[in-house]
Amino acid sequence: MNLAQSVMSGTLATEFEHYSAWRNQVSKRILRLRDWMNAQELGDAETELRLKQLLDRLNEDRLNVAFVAEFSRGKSELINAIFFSDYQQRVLPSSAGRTTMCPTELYYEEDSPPFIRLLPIETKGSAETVSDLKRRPDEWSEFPLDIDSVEQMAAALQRLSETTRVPAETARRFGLIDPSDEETQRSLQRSGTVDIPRWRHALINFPHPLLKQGLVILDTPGLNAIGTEPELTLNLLPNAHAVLFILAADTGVTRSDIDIWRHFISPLQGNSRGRLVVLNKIDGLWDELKSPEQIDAEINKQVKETADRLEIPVEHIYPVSAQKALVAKVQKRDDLLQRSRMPQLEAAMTSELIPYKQELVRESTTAGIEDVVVRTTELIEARLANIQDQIEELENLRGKNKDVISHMMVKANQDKLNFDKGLAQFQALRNVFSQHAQQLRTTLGMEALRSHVHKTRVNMEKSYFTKGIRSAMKDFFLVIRENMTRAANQVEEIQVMMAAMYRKFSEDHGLAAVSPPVHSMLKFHKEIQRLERKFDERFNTVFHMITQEQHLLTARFFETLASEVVKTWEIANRETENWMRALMAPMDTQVREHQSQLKRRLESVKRIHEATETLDHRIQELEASSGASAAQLEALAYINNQVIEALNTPAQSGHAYARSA
Ligand SMILES: Nc1nc2c(ncn2[C@@H]2O[C@H](COP(=O)(O)OP(=O)(O)OP(=O)(O)O)[C@@H](O)[C@H]2O)c(=O)[nH]1
Ligand SMILES: [Mg+2]
Repeated sequence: MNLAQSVMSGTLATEFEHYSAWRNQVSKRILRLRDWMNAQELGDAETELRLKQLLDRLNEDRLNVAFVAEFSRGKSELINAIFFSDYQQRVLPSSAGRTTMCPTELYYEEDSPPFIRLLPIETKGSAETVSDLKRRPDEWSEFPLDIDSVEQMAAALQRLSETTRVPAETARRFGLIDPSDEETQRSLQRSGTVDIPRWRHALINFPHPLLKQGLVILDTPGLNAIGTEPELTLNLLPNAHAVLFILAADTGVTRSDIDIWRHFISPLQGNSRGRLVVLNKIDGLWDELKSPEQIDAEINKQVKETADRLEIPVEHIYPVSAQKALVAKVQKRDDLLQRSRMPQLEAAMTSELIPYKQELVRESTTAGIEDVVVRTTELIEARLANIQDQIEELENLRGKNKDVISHMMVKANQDKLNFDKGLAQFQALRNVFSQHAQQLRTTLGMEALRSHVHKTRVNMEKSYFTKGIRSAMKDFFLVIRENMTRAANQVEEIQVMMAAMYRKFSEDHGLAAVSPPVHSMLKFHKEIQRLERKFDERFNTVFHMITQEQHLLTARFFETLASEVVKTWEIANRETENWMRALMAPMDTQVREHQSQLKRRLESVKRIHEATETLDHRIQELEASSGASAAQLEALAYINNQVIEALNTPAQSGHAYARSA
């Protein structure tokens, strides 16, 4: 391969390779992003799907180049010259008259061996589109391609030109009758039948290096064949990244060329990007009798006329000779190749096509990645904010709890101190109370009473005179009254003391303000007074001198009185004993209750203290995951930067291709 050839076939191929390498690099980095997100468990189903779509799109990324023209302008020849010269002969059939009968897609998918797949024209009778039918291989006729045998391949590809003769009605039904076509008219008049393409669409799977990298070439038939196929106008042409519109220098710009231009090419894009106009067959102007300058002038003149007709700048028109370029490449004739001006067209294709395509892929991939990254960043940021909130909340709680707990600790300890002090006071008071109680019991003691009764009885027995008996009895009641008064005073004292104690306890330890039970000796006092009055009445009416009999009676009378006094005394004792118990019982209960409350308080303080320890642990955990989230954000930003860096790396080696008319 000489230099010119390597430049010629090299530009597009090399740039395409660069572009593919760029895509691979972008893919790799996106894969890294996806793997990282999976490892971090950050991707939800939607993000996952989004990344998969991005990767699929990158992997399946195709570069569609369509060749559109009226029949016989040299589309197929141009494809052969640009892409298939290495096969040393025509791959696609190219001949005078209508050759390519159906839209033909050339691409490569490695899971199938090379083939040509043809969709019968009869499928036009059904409502299904070519896109629908592409998913149903059984509708297609498939023929293998032996890429090692040029003959076999050429023979197989000849099928692209096949026609079939059908009644006018059938052709009409398929929308394949062009009444303005003279040949059609003649044929119809002759036999009522007409030749129509045998195939509706062709798919060629071909292991060409550029096709392997995702290039898809679309060859089309002339106007009468493309006019009725919506697949072209609605799908294939709008999706092409570059459209080459081919005119021929020998025919000039005809009415049907203009029709195709206006209907299929002009509407495709607002700008001229990705759209090249080729003026083919300039070799027809290579008049041996003219100088190269004259020939160039002639070519330039035609280019200008073409530009005027199509209303585009002259720089957008590439005059070439596809046929001579093919010959030059096959025969490795650099001078002829330069004359064919094909290198300029290929350079233009390369510089138009690849950066444009890359820009499209870059834009959509960048947008898709940005979506995913923004989404994920927001997710992590929300998580982080949530964690921060939690930490703050717990910190606050911890701050509060610290205060609360130290306060509770201080208070609990203080309470315990107070209570211990109170308990000591309580015990002291209890002792004092016991002493008082003991004194009261002594005062009210039955033993003392009984000995008093006994002493009185003895004194009475010793007295044989009324006066002596009387004074003995008087003494008896005097002592009883005195004792009763003393007991009443002692009760009163205890009462006062206990009331003070109750008050103090309720103040110091928050005990319920219970009033101490009240006790009074008054009724016993009155009972004793009643008994004394009974005695007085008896002795006032009785005799001064006591007889034996009288003595006996008096003794009995005393016994009765004394037993009643003892009875009263017993009741007073019992009731006072009960009262004293009732006095202490609530105090004991409250102290016990207070003690268990203190215990509970201390336990709860301890529990809260433990909770504080858990709190610390939880905050530590949260801080760790906050750190992890922050690290995730950093990692995501880094990985995203890598993707962006890959996306923004220029794919092409940066030649500035001169466009020349
Ligand atoms: N002199 C000359 N003839 C060419 C050139 N390119 C193509 N031809 C001839 O023009 C005729 C038509 O070429 P094709 O490649 O079949 O044209 P096409 O546009 O594919 O035509 P259809 O497939 O019928 O739509 C063939 O005989 C080619 O040899 C060229 O650059 N110079
Ligand atoms: Mg053709």
